[in-house]
Amino acid sequence: MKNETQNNKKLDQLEAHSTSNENKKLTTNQGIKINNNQDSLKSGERGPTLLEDFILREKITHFDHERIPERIVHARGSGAHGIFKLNKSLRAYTKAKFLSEVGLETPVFVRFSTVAGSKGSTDLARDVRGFAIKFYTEEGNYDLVANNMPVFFIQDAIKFPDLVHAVKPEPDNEIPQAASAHDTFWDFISLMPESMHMIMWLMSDRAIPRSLRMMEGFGVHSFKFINEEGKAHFVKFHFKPKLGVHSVAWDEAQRISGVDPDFHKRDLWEAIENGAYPEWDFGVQLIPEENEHQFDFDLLDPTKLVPEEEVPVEIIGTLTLNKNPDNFFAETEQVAFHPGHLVPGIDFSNDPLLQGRLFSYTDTQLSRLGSPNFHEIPINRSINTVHNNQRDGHMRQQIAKGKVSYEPNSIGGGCPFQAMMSEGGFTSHQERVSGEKVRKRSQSFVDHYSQAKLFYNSQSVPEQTHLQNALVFELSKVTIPEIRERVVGQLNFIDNNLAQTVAEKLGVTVKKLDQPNQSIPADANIADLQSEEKEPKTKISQALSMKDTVKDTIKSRKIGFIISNGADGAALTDLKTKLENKGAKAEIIAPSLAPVITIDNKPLIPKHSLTSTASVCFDALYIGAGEKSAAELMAPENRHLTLRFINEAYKHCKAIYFGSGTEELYMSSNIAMKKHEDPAVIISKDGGSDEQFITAIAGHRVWDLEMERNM
Ligand code: HDD
Repeated sequence: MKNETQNNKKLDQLEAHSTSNENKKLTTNQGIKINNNQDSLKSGERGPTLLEDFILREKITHFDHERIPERIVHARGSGAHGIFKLNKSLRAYTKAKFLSEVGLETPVFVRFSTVAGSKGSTDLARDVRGFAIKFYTEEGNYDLVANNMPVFFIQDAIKFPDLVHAVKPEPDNEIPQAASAHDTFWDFISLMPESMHMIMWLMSDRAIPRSLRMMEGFGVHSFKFINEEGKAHFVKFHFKPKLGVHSVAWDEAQRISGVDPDFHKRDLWEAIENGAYPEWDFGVQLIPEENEHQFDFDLLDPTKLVPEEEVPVEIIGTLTLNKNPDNFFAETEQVAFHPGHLVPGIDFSNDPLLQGRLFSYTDTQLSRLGSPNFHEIPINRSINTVHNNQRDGHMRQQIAKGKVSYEPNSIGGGCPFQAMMSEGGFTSHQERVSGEKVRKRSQSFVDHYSQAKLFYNSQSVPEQTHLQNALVFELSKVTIPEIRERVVGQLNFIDNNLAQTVAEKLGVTVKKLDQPNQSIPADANIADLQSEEKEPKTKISQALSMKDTVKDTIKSRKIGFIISNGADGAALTDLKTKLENKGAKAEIIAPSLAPVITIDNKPLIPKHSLTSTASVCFDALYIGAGEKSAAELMAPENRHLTLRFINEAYKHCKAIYFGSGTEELYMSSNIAMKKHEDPAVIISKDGGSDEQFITAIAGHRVWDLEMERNM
């Protein structure tokens, strides 16, 4: 085990459940050594197989039952172990120990996911990403079941099955997979004005991250911190990636889905294997309970965020992922999260979406994992020992000794005892609650557009363009014109220009919507779903744009070196060393996988051939120096493939570096037509340097030049 994973009590606990086959004989599940795993037991060499072949029967039976139901949402996931280290105590706000003792390291397991697609779908679908964290604290498991977007589609959990049914493949033909671009999703959205803020996020580039390591995480709901004195603060949770928040282009996302559907999974796995451990700052927004009503929205409304300009995010610790799972099924698939897994010092708010979630997650594990004993699966076990009178059920692992499985008891000496609060016993926050029993939404939830406006207005011009294009793409797949018109009508409440731009490309007109939800009976006793037109208090929030994200590191970026025989090996090695010293990875791409012989006669082994990969798998390209190499890359059999790499990387706004002697390649590419300054096209002959290339890679993409690059 690597150093970074030492002193991790959860990994030690998992180790006790791990097995290795090294130097072992093959056995049945009953431990009987197997002599022949090639042939079943037959009556004569060519005869029928015998029922008594217990080895065959056991093997086939187990195989027949290997699959469990995939998650109804968030089916496709990638997991990793890590550590949360507290750098600043929150003792004044919460009695949770893992948030109080500075320097304390808490083991975690994180599972990232897409939402709509099946387990076998693609990573680069336009979608929300799940960001679920299980903190194995000394006081028991705390789960923060978060997303990479700070708001949600709906305000009340009763709408969740409708939302999920609408976005999942349509029930008659099971089309489309892992995509929201279809009739039922947009039909639902067009009738749900409360979704519009989330739709802005979903149509933004946040929905197509460059890497799981380059996305933010948000707890979404307002939760509560409770301190030793019983005082409550509302809290919003944030994870900010140290590498910055970066995305890919939509055209690129679609191509990645074909070239490498496991792009995010692989990226996370490789980064951890290479020691480039993903890290996030963990931060909180704290709001004293008495300030609950100081905002121009309701803190309990999950379609609203608290602008960082109004309540700054305080960074209190670091989340680091430093170990890949040993077994995908045992860990990433069987891990069971639940927003209701709390430790003392953290409590729920009355957010009606959160309240419904508290029922759903345990319930779903029962059908997914098959038993109320899912907490005994190694990945789900608390590192604090479990003692209670719950017994039996399918697949029970623990052997509870003694006669007593009830409380109170005298036979067992009264054990296990209830814990006093001073001993860490959980008590719910004593909140005063009273009210009539009503099926009703609060009037304070009836503002559906002001934060959608805030988000849209906070985007840079390229980000707004991407968002418009995403809407056009999605709605172009909608076959029912009335649905498109209704969505455009909703957009018009956010920004007239946005609505007009989208409408024009869809060939519809912007119409004013009066009552967007026709299906609600007049006496339904709910607040009018049509929002009043309201301007947000905060007009622009810099934190909502990715424009000014971290752009000073190339750590873990992947650079493709396109070369052929005759490449300048010295220049190549020099650049490779510079890149790798800064934490990037350089991989050689050549016409074939045969060794490339450099100008000084040294063999280099390519990792990829021009046909086995594509530019979309790299953050930047270096077209290796050397006239002979360039000439080979321009040979008829390679020319089209080489130029495709260059032109695509250019189109996707990436950094491209032309080594000396590659002028003809440059002139044959689309870049030769550029008529503008472009800091991310570096040409050695014109004085371009390795350092310029490194700066351009750190900048991620020249989104500002996208229009020029695509002219
Ligand atoms: Fe959920 C899974 C996040 C609303 C019901 N949800 C799930 C996962 C994440 C979220 C990250 C995957 C966990 C994993 O990796 O195993 N869900 C959210 C967020 C929400 C949200 C951030 C809103 C703020 N979810 C939500 C509602 C309901 C559910 C309102 C139901 C009323 N979610 C589920 C579920 C899942 C789930 C059906 C599927 C698999 C699972 O729970 O374990 O119960």
